[in-house]
Amino acid sequence: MQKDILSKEESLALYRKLILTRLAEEKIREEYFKDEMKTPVHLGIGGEAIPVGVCHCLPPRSKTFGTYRNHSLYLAMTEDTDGFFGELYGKVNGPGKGKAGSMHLSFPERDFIATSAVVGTTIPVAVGAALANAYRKSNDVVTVFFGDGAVEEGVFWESLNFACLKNLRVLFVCEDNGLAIHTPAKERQGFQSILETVKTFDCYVGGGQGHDLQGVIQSTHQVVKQMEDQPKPGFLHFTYYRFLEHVGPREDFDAGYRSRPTPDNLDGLDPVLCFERDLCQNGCKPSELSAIKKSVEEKIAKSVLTAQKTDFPSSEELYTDLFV
Ligand SMILES: Cc1ncc(C[n+]2csc(CCOP(=O)(O)OP(=O)(O)O)c2C)c(N)n1
Ligand SMILES: [Mg+2]
Repeated sequence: MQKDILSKEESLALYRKLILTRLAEEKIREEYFKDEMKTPVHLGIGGEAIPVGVCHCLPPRSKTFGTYRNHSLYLAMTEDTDGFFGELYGKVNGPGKGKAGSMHLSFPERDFIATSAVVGTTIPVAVGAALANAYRKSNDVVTVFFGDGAVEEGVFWESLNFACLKNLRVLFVCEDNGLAIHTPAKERQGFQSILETVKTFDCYVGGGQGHDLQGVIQSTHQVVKQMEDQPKPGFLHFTYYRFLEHVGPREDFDAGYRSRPTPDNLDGLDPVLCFERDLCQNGCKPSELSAIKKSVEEKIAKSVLTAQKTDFPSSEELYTDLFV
């Protein structure tokens, strides 16, 4: 697929999702210090184009799994700001009835199956779902998002190995910000390149710079097409810049392990600035983009108000939805 193949309508719908995830997280940053959201938050500012772009290319009925850094993925899959803020505020209108919090968002009815705070845990579960599809002779694709830190776990390599051996339609998406909390990849990884190492497995590979939404779409589209034509796993590796601290709403450039990006390189790191520039170059008017932004801001503000007014789950709810 060529970059310019997106219609104007599609481009604006993608912009709406991209800006929805950015503004939802900016809203969390504004509200968080009131201490009404009793959940840790791992914000994904800088990485939004990866889930937005990948989900755009997934065939219908693709079951999806993720990690604790899952806000953009949840919103890209569902656009459900009411449920999203409900869950963050611990209220009954959240998809987990307020019991899941930010790190365990899911919405199985919309194929967003599970996310987890435990690094790497959803990877083998996604492979199991893809194996179930193979048994059922279904061509559906299962997708799992994870960070670069998960690649250092044995379970990642075992899952990749098994999926390749069995030709499963599972799409692995590595969201690589080069960090596991504060530790850079070169202090953690005993191999030179994630992508080059994965290329030695029998799967389709792709990837690139995760701030470039059109590039993410192009690469994902190619890999998904190959998976549809001939069943095998796909592996996508996208780099991105994590703008904020590992967990929480603040910047952390004073922590000493990295420096603030300069205004000159900001444009090459920020997926929203990058896509806005692409859209304007392709004939969209700034006024069209601001109208979308305004309607998204209103939607988010309404959802936050609703969440604040909604009830907490009752104490009896502590004993429901449990697997024992
Ligand atoms: C199995 C496991 N080991 C350790 C941790 C502690 N821990 C939480 S986040 C994190 C870093 C993970 O980095 P990465 O996978 O790159 O994701 P990112 O936070 O960069 O999105 C670690 C080691 C954990 N949650 N689970
Ligand atoms: Mg990381």
